[in-house]
Amino acid sequence: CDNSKDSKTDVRYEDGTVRLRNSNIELMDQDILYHLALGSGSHDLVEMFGDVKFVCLGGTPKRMEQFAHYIMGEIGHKLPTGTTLQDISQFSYRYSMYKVGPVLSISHGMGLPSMGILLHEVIKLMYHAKVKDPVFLRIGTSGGIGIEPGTVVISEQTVDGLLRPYYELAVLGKIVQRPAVLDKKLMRELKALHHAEDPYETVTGKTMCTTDFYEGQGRLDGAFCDFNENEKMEYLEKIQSANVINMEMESLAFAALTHSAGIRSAVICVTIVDRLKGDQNYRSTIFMELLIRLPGMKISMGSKEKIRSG
Ligand code: R2B
Repeated sequence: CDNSKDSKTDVRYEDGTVRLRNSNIELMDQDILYHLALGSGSHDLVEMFGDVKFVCLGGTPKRMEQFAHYIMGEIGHKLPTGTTLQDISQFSYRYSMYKVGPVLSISHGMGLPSMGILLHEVIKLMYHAKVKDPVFLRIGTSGGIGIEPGTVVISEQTVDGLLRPYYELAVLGKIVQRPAVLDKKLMRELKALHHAEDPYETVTGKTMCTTDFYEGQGRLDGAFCDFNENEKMEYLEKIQSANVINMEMESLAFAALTHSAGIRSAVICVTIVDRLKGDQNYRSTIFMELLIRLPGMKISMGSKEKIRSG
């Protein structure tokens, strides 16, 4: 809603808590975070989530459960005796959410609408829980453009299929464009975690976010295809010369909505195929392990002290 234009430069409260740019929410008796199976009236959100520092979003429920277990080991988080890690959002039957100390691990599904809906609710969750200075990380898979499968790409910019750095949405019959901005400092901090002995490259570059996996990413192997191999290659080479190094389907909404909320965020994707070499030669299983460990590096190495003290 466009009812808080005045707070454009003032996106957070002085103490670092998230300021909502929608004054309607304050006027509501309770706010139901429907797709998370949580609510400001039904749950003590400050008690449950007030200590969150990192919000990690990845595609599938299973991967985010595995990631939560991985992080638990990394930061030495102990669950109370006799308890196991619970999917907090299990009864939404939409997304999965796990909390491991200061880390939230949440599945976002596939595509911009799924990411957008989730972010509305997670950003409101941050607000209701009075979380201070949260960092949001999207961890995902992607198709590489001219880079070795297994490469870790940290996005410096995200663009749509027309190479525009905006997240576009039709609102009340008009197109609204929100700039998709990622935190450059966070990107550099993440890049600096790469070790020379790591068995994969870590690179930064532009990420293209498409609204479809098949035709939208120039694949020849969908149920429909009205272009030929030459046209496909011409397009992929064109975006490569515009410095696009990978393609995925959620980063525009992620960058735009976190930026609008004044939340620092980064997109980290592993490439599972080089699209200049083919459409289907996925090597996903080898790289899932890597994907699960990636933001863990940031959380466990980059910010262990912070986590321990706060
Ligand atoms: C990467 O992988 C998914 C498609 O297979 C999609 O969510 C994305 O961005």
